[in-house]
Amino acid sequence: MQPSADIYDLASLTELSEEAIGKVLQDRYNGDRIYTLVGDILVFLNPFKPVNVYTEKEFSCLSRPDWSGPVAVGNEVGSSAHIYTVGTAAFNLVGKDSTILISGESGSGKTESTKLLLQQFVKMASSSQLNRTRVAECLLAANPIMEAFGNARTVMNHNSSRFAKFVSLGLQGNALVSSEIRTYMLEKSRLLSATEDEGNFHIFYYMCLSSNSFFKDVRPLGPLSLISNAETLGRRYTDLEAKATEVLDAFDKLSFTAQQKEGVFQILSGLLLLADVEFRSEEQNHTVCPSLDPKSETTFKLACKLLGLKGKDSRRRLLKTLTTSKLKVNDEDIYSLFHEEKTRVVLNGCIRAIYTKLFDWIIQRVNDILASTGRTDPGTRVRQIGVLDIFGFESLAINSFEQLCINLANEQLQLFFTHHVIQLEQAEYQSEGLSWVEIPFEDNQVTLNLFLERPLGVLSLLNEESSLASGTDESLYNKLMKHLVDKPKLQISAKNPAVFTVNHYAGAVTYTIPGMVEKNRDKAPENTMEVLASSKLKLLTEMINSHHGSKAKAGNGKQQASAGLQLAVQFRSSLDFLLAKLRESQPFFVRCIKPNRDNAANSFDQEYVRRQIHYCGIAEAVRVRQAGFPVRCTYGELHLLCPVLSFLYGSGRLESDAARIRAVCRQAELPAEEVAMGKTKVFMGVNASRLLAKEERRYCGRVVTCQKVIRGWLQRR
Ligand code: AD9
Ligand code: MG
Repeated sequence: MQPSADIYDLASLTELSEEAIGKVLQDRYNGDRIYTLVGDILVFLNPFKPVNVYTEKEFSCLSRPDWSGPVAVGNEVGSSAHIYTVGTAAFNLVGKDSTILISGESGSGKTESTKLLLQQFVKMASSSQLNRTRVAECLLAANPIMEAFGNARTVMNHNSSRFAKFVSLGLQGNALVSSEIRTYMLEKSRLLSATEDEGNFHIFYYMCLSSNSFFKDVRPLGPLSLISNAETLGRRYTDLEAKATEVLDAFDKLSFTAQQKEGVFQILSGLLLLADVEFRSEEQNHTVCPSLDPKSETTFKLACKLLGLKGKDSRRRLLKTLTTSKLKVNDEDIYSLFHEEKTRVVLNGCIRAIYTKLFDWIIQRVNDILASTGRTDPGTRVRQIGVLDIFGFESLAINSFEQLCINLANEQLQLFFTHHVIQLEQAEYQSEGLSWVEIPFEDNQVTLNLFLERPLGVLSLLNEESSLASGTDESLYNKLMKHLVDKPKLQISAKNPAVFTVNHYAGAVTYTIPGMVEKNRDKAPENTMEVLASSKLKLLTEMINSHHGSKAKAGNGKQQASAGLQLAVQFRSSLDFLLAKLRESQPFFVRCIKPNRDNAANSFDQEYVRRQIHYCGIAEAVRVRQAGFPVRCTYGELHLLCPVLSFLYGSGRLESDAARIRAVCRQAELPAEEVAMGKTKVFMGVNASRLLAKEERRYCGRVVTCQKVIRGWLQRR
């Protein structure tokens, strides 16, 4: 019997339980075999230690420009259980765009897999060109910047992506001619919620703890509340100096000017200081109102200076927007004073808005550079490869609006996976006229409907409440109770108005309602932003004005414009964009699995892995693939795959393609139950495809020997 560690394709398993699959994965994990296939789906087990499988040897062996993936090589499938194989199949796909969808729990290895793929693409593209293209250089340089500004330490992962990204590459032939990065849903709430366990975005620690002279010159002096955990967390950054320098180098590689680079860090310093400004309540004309705490005067002054608000007057204007609200009534400005608490809310909103604008501006700038360096030949079609790296499913002690969006995105992609792997598989057999037994599978459409139905889904109700001036968390709860209480997959109780629980495909998550409506409103304090837009710092005004520009495009009426700002609305349209992309391209799936909760090497938690096998749909995929035929190709393609056999046994004498292929299969003595002839395609089991490839090689060898004999004979003559 084959040792289970040698089972590289789970589709060849005889026992199909999740336990049996888990056992094989564990045996493979123990032997550092971190990649396993389920047909053409790749399963990755995060080793949490360096494993020597990304060397030049693996690259050159698995990144062949003439290779279309595991199906075509048949006999070499064993060694092709590798991320490079997926990359190669996507890179070499002709006639269609391809998208690689990487999913899995937080810390399971999605971002690292994305990096490996991008490096592979760049290398594959550059090996076909004399010079490495500028697009490739910029694309690789963008990564450290994105990670510094968008990743953070969390309890799940020390380098957790707090945003989702879709990186697309344009290829003409094998040349990399363009690239674009789209980012979604940066978790801006993290800026003001860093704790001992959960860090702020890496860039703040790089900037404030690095001994690099550039940072020493730009950073404010501590202690700083945004990174109050710097002392403990800082120690856990083992590679801080290298990372900090890498970010600065990356800005240079991407041709950011010195002024832009300084501007970026000047804004960050300004934000760090702004977060430390304290207010106090004082009585003026019998009203308690907030004013700047005298202890914070210097901090405020410096923060304003860094943000380009020079002079007393600008400072006073900014302070006014932080402590009062302005309403226009009959063309007249009416001011009313905030409570101290509200002042903090406005200030925090402003910090979050500026950081998000800064992040978006950097990504936009990178895209501008990528666009300006790309060179496309107008006469040739540009093939796109997309890689999607989204934040993993999250179930934390407290789950808020951010987790709701993250989990909904994962839920949607799960449906796409199930749909693609299972339903399409079944549909294809049917349309090809093969007899097929229905395989029951779990469909999460009901959960998605719970969120996405209009007008009475969770998202629509949340948007409705956020767009009403009177909308509150309490009114949201009441609406959820009224309209969704009986819905499947949702538990909401009259006893506890603070939470509701959703049974996601990956487990039940309890969401906290307080804070949701406001977070979804995501209102950048208009008046404060208006003052900041008059900054003398060109970069800041550029960022803020682009914000106003995009807002103007969001809708026509007042209602629409405010709805356009809601995070859930933006999130939904991003999700629709991604799904449209996925549907129009050939998807490739990489399922990442985390072997233990502690991010430890050499530790395999069976139950934890079994749960992931379940919710990743791996067991179902194994069942479908095994019950079916993992290898398939059109009759024409099969001729190409085994040209010698085809020529010797299938040509000329026989009329139809199917008859020719039947003759070839007979000749190769393929087991009858492993081959099925559809209307347009041949379907094969893994064994049959291997036998066919072996037979082809044997005949190929004979042909080569014949050629040598003939050549020798001709030379002797
Ligand atoms: V999250 O949803 O963004 O929180 P990811 O992206 O799934 O998460 P990430 O790629 O960041 O996880 O990987 C987490 C850690 O696993 C890395 O920092 C590495 O320490 C470890 N890892 C990931 N892939 C590999 C690998 N191929 N080899 C060795 C790896 N270690
Ligand atoms: Mg990640």
